[in-house]
Amino acid sequence: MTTLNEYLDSAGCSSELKELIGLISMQAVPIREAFINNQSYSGTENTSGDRQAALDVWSDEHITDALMRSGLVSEIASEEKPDIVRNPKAGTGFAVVMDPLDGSSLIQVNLCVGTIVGIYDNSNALSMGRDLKAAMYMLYGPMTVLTVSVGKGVYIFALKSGVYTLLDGPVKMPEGNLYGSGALKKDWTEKHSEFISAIEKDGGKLRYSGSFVADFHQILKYGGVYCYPATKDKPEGKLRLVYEANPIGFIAEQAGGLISDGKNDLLDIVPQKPDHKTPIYVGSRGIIKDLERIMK
Ligand code: AFP
Repeated sequence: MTTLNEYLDSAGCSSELKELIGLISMQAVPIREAFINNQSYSGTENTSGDRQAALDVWSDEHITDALMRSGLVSEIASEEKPDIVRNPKAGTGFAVVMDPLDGSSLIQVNLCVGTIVGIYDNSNALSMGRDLKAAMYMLYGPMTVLTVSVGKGVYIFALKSGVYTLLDGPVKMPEGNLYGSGALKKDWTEKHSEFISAIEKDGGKLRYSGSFVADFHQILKYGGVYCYPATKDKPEGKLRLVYEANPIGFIAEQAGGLISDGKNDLLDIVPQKPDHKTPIYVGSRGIIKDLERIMK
């Protein structure tokens, strides 16, 4: 059975990148243990105005602390913090972007949530997604699973007895029929409604949990599309380019899929600020191409 370390060696990762991916992936262990004592809301909001769950705050502080102590990272941009954290003493040029706990409204109902991370090697957390050196997410489901790409395909590992071993890969996203869309239907734009109707007519099957990372994982394996569209009142949508769209988009593209705001490939957009929001459509290549035709 190939371990995560063996895979990263075979993919030609530098020892620093391997150490960083290893360090981040192992934070799944304490985060999973922290679920039981962090079931409530913290009473605070992040910069996007989302209510922060206690586990959002705990995971953010925990991962930030581990990254700062490692001395491997010069910039950390987290969905849960208003400002980028900088470590001028870091010996490498890594910048980390993260959503420490995505899908946090599902914590109290014990549904699947995860940690999304992107890694740049240019010391700049506000870079476009295409410049990512690596992207990964840990999913806290029945198993703890790590999905990772270092720009050489997508691989999925499962955590057992403290070691990640290969479960699947290289993963190729098929042209499947799952779809899920966020935002209230009454607020959808005409074009978005047209796109969803076309999918439904083609036999699309609805799957939407409220956890982007978990919903995307299904799309990665079975194919289809996850969307959080622009709405009549919020043309910029809800999800964040830096922490959510870019790492997931990088993985989608590495698996043969695409990510778009309806018109442009999101991986080509330079973030204007840490909490830059964007409409998101991510999934199978053919469906995203159809979407862009409808949105034109
Ligand atoms: P956070 O839990 O990190 O705030 O993210 C939640 C989220 O951005 C994404 O994971 C979901 O797909 C989406 O919001 C759910 O939003 P709705 O509750 O509006 O469907």
